[in-house]
Amino acid sequence: MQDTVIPVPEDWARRAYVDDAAYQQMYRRSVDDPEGFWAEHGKRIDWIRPYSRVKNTSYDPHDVSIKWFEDGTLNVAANCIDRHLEERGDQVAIIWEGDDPADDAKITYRELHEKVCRFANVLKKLGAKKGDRITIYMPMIPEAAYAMLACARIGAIHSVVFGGFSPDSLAGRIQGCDSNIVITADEGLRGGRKVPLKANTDEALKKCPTVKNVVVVRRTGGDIGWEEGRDVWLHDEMQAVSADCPPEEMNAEDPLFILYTSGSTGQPKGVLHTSGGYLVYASMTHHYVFDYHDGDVYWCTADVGWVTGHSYIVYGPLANGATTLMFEGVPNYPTAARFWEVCDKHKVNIFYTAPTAIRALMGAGDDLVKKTDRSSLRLLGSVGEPINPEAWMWYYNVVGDGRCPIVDTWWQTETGGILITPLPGATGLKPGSATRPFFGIQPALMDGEGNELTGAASGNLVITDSWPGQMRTVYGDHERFVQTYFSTYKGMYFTGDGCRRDEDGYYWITGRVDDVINVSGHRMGTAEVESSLVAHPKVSEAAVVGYPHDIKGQGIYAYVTLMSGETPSEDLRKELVAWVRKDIGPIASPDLIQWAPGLPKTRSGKIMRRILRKIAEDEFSNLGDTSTLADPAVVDDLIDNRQNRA
Ligand code: 6R9
Repeated sequence: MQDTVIPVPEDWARRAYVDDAAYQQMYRRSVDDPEGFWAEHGKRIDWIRPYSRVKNTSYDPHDVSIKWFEDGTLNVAANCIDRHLEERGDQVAIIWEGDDPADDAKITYRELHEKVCRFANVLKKLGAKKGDRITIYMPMIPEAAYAMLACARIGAIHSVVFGGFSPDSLAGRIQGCDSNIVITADEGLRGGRKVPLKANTDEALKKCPTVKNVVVVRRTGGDIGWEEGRDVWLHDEMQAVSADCPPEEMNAEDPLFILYTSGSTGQPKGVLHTSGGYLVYASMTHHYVFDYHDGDVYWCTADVGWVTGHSYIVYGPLANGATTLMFEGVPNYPTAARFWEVCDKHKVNIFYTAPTAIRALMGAGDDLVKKTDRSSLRLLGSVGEPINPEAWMWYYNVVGDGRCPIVDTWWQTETGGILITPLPGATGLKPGSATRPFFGIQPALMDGEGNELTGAASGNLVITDSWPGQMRTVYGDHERFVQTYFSTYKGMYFTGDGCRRDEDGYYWITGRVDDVINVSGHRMGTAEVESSLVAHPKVSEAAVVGYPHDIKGQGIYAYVTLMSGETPSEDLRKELVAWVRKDIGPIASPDLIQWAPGLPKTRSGKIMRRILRKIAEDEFSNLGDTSTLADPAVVDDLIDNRQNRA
């Protein structure tokens, strides 16, 4: 299957913005003359003061500094809204599809303008100003997008926290960037179940004394706690302010948002993105990768709590004047036909989702897909984790009826936008491969000794030069930024991913090479789950690794050593799962817990994760070098009691 090449359909080559010849020519120029290339493409957005400097970047570990369009000024919200008003004020900007199929709404660019201006004035009235950090903890409702754009309009930096995170995780992220305003809703609604967002916020705020105001959106009307003087209803405040709010003039390098993401060690890090380069890159990739044309209905199923929601539900599409669909619910509610029913209902042309959803829906059977029409679909996309060729073929043949190219887009929170991807009019597809680099992106493969590999090879994926959408720093910790991304390979951005390049120069991402695991397309640091487990009074030690999981891609496998005197039991297992769930959030729940009387360690006391990974992957016949183990008997016990036997 890996040799299958699905050629570009003729009509696609003809009507797309770029065919293969154009791709080759544009790509060449983008790497031979980045200054010239980006000077030209930077103009795709509106600048208040045009830039004269284009690229000023250094990957030197002693002085990592990334600046694009640095003397230009702009406002991101004005680019996403105001500049479209004249031509497309009455065009739908956001189609909202509620959790309940009977619930939906359409918001035009003109309406979006009014909502965002009022929202921005509400924030101003609460004292928010340029540079302030505002935390957004919201369900997938249009107000989440209004909130982000309102921040951008006044120059405040937003930090969106996924609504599935626990009060503790929320508190950590609020403290991490010193927010003094939190925007949330009374409750969220997902798959018919309520998510207690305001209650979680109240709980989190016990640990966040600096928060002065909570702006609450009424979504369900459910009963919630209220702190007079601190909490305000958005709908009340919106009526009390003017619908006029001139956009703040921002420098290209002023921060736009912080987004916390898991790393291989310790606390999640605040990935910082700035204004000009980010918007140029998000809008340009959205335009070319999805070949977005006027009038297309585009749907990305991500949550705004993740980077995909930032770049490809909100900023990229709106900067392009697109119609972007925002979905509140889940793929299998009321039934596993929901995605395809929504495609029919709103005549979706471009559909972008994650492999974990594709695998789960594939498991629900073809009939649920086949009973829908889907003839509006023209292009499919995938993001978040490697897509296995079997799921790819199902997506292509069953969902797309063999008509729609699939863009398998590889990128990261850190990259701001898509880096490796097919372009539908230019790139022959290979199921499971993210194929070729986008304009301006120079990938390379490195071995463990720091040598660059040429030709067909497998190694660690690095990017050798900057692109406008790249993160600028870890908020408040530039040293961690340098350490994490620029110290492994000198002068290169290290992605943390392993990758193979084939004889056609196509890239195949193989997954993380660090202690980050990818659970249903969500990044989880094994260290975060471990520190949650060891915080439980009965746990003495824990080691967490990933293992192959049919639906989630990777599942969470935890080896747990109990305090002496404690006995393993099914009740305790459930208690630990619930503990982590409550501590971090449902996405961090361990799938398997193995009671480990001891963990394999080196004589210097380092846990040998490589061995734990092998056992979890059920590949214990090939454990590699075990000669440095302090106590080899530990490993035999772990193998005998492994939890993942086929
Ligand atoms: C956009 C996003 C980033 C990590 C990344 C990689 C994995 C994302 C992928 C993919 C294979 C793809 N990943 N897209 N792996 N093929 N098309 O997901 O950002 O949440 O930061 O995760 O996800 O391992 O390093 P983020």
